[in-house]
Amino acid sequence: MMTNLALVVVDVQNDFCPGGSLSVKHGDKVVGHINAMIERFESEGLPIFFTRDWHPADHCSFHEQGGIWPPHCVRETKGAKFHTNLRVPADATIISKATKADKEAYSGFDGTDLSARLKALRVTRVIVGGLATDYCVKNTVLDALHDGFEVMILKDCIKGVEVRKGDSAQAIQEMKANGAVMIQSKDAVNKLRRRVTVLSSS
Ligand code: VGL
Ligand code: ZN
Repeated sequence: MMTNLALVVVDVQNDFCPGGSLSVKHGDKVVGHINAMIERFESEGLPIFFTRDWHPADHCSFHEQGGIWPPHCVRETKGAKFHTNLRVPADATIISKATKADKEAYSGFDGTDLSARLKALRVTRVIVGGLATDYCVKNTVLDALHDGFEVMILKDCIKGVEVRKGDSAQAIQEMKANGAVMIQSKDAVNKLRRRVTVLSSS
């Protein structure tokens, strides 16, 4: 019943957590809840995907190149590593994005094989959590919906950059308006444990 479900964990990397170069307020607070979800997916044998921002040192989004962000998630650096406490199973799939200097890619689907990989596994529904609500989570969710996946967002597993106050709230409205469903991770974990259909009916 659950076999068409996948978990997509977006950019839970050091640079987006407190102490990082593009830190999201309370970004690290999502880790515990996401780990619980990951454990549940592991128990069910369901596929788990981790996206990561994986920039070259001269990425176009960085200030020095005229971009809007401080340097962050430079590939192979500590800032680009997943948060130390994030549970990354050995058999999970890691999707690196925004890997080319001259192209920004907020969505995990942009310039990657994420959609093809999900479809190859016959996934039709994705559960999403991670950072940041107003950039990579938003764009990943909108692309997933556009590609025809049903999307559930873990409310307590997302945090925003909030360049402008209210950006996260607006992002959530936009994702919902496009068909995404919001759920608490605890409820999603319990439903999975009880093998109740998580989407559609919720
Ligand atoms: C992100 C800003 C710049 C994100 C990535 O992961 O949301 N935000 N690069
Ligand atoms: Zn970036």
